[in-house]
Amino acid sequence: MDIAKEVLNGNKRAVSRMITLIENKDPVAKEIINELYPHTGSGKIVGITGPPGVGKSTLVDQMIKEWRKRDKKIAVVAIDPTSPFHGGAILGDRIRMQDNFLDENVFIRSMGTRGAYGGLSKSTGEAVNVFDAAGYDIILIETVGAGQVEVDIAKLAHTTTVVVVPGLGDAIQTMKAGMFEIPDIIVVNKADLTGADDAVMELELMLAWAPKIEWKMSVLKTIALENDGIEELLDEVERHWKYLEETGMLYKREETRYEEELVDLVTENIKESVLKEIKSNGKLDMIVKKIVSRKITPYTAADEILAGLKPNK
Ligand SMILES: Nc1nc2c(ncn2[C@@H]2O[C@H](COP(=O)(O)OP(=O)(O)O)[C@@H](O)[C@H]2O)c(=O)[nH]1
Ligand SMILES: [Mg+2]
Repeated sequence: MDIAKEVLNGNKRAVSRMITLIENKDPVAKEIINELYPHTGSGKIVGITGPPGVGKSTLVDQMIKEWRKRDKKIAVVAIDPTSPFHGGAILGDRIRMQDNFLDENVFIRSMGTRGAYGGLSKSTGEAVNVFDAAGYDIILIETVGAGQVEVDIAKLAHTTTVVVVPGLGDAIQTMKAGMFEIPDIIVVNKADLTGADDAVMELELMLAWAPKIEWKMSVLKTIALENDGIEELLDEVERHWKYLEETGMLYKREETRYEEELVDLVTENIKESVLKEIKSNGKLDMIVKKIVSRKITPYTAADEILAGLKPNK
């Protein structure tokens, strides 16, 4: 199968195989991504993040259904460090997901991978591009919000939704700790529980102190279990896209994303080639011995290694 061609045709099996190649870090993936890249750039990336158990998966499930009604093709990447690799645990265990799984225009995949530095892995960005090239209008990424992952998802996504629940001091603490950069939309889910209005009010008060930006962030209430507030949430996400397009911020977001990805790639390439060089000829061993016997300091050794590198080509 010509995977690149089939992905461009929207063939689900090809998309699935491509994601597996990416997860396995198969060198072929890189070549295919090169072929796909010119065909990306039209999909909208939506991050859904927040603490475990707030109802992100339930919400995603409803958002898929609602966007299907609006005739959108949707891909979902669920990233959960606590879930097994092909973790049905995140999405698949719930019967109602079945409809979405069977829908030709919905693709759901969980990826258990996390980046080397505790953030999102590079594979996520690559998977997003595959879905984009395959013609998915919307690419939803569900992540458990935790430090670096949240920051990374905000850099990758066009629109980031942070989900909280009533009475969860944590979320409010997070916002207080200056995490205003992350959400474009805040959702208070489980609004059927007491304290939902208080949570909305508190968050809105806090937003009043947020650094002034053009986009006026909203705090929405949803009851994901009852499909309540989902249409309003989608309207808000779409309003955000319109804002991004009209203000040129869409371009800015992409710049942020690709600057990040490029720096990661270059860092990774340098690391690999340096290690290859110093490991292959026994140089590393020799230098370590010199350091241990105090003939050279670690800093000097590192400088010398870098200075001695031959540029590629
Ligand atoms: N009461 C209530 N429970 C909800 C709501 N949405 C989700 N839940 C429940 O919260 C639990 C965690 O949901 P899940 O979607 O797996 O959360 P996630 O860990 O954030 O993905 C499940 O038992 C859901 O049925 C809601 O709006 N109200
Ligand atoms: Mg979940």
